Parts: sequence; C-alpha cells; structure tokens
Amino acid sequence: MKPQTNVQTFVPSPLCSFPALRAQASSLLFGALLICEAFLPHDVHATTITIEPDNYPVGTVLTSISPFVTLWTTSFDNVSEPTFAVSANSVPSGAPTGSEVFAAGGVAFWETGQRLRMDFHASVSTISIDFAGSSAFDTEVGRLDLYDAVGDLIAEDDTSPLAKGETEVMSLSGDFIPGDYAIAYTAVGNFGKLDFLQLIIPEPSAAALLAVAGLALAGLNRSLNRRGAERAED
Ligand SMILES: [Ca+2]
Repeated sequence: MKPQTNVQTFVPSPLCSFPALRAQASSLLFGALLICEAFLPHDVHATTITIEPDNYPVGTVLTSISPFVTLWTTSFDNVSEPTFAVSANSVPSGAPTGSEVFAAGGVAFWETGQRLRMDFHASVSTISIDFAGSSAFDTEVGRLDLYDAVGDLIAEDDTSPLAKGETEVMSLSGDFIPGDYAIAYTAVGNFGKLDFLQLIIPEPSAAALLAVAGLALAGLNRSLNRRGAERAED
C-alpha cells in the first residue's frame, strides 16, 4: 500500500501577510537610515543657525534667542558675570547688514573690556560673525576667539585693520563641542560693531531624520495598500 504523504501548503491571506511585510520593511528602512547617518559626511546634514539682529524689534534681548547658543556680555577675563544683556539695536549707519547690530545694554559698540560671549549648546563646525570698523580717526581690528570648556584658547581669527564703515567676516572652523565658547570684540580700537552671527551644526537634527523616515514610510504604506487592493480584486 502506497503510504500517503500529507503535505500542507500555507497560503497567507493578504490581510495577515501585509502587516508582517510592512513591519519587516519598516525595520529595514530604519536600519538603512541608521547606516546612512553613520556613513554619510556630516556636512550632508549640516544645519545653519543665523542670529541676525535685524530680524527682531529694536531692544529685543537676544540672550536665549536660540537653543543652540547663549549670548551674553563679558569683560577682559571672558568669564565675569554679565553686566548688560545682549540685545538688538539700530545704528544710523555702518551696520554690516541692515540697520541693526548686537548691542550690550543698548550700546552698539564692542571693545576690549566689553566682549560678546557665545556659549555653544550643540556641536559646531563653523562660527562666523561680521565685524565693522566704526572709528572716524583710525582703523580697528576685530577678533574672534574660541575656547574650550576649561578656558583654553583653541583658535582665533583677526580682521585686517578696518576703517569706519568697512566690514569683514570673522570665521573659525573645527570640531567644537557643547561647552566650548567664542568671544568677539574689538582687539584694536574701541568702537567695533558686531552683527550677523552664524553657526553650522554638523549633526542631523532628530526632527529631520524623523521627517525623512516618515515620508519614506508613508510611501511604503501607499505601495503596500495598493498591492493589497490589487490582490483582493484578483
Ligand atoms: Ca544686521
């Protein structure tokens, strides 16, 4: 007697197979995103943070205007308590951009004893800030210093000697981390203006990654739903 062979074939229904497929595809997608994040150059995801006094009403206090950097005033030692808040103030002429610049207590001049301090709360690959000479009698030199969290000088940039109304961008690049801070001031002279601060944040924001993942998953869901409907019609 020929033995019977009991062969069972499992045919998944569209209703039970697509959720499993969707979950598997989602896992693969998130894995791919993590791999891309690990291997893509950081500059691909760089975010530029701009603090332009002209974007705010005159007198606006800018101390905590950005979650990425705190702005405050300091003096020769770079660490003393702030005497005046950093604000946006207008000047009749000579602003590097627009008509408003950074000011300390309403005074739009920065000198060796009154400096703009910028504390980083994120990794930063580049910091830049505009400096303008303002003296009618002599040229002025702007300086941008970068310190680590323990106060060691990491990098510095000086402008060339600038006459009244002349502007130059001070810029420093490196692997700066939260806790590092920058100091901007007039190194030679007493009346330099500071304006248009920009930071480049190298890491991708969580929101950006989630947005990319969300768009990809939405496309995947549409595709799977369409395939499910086609199977149901067959
Ligand atoms: Ca401006």
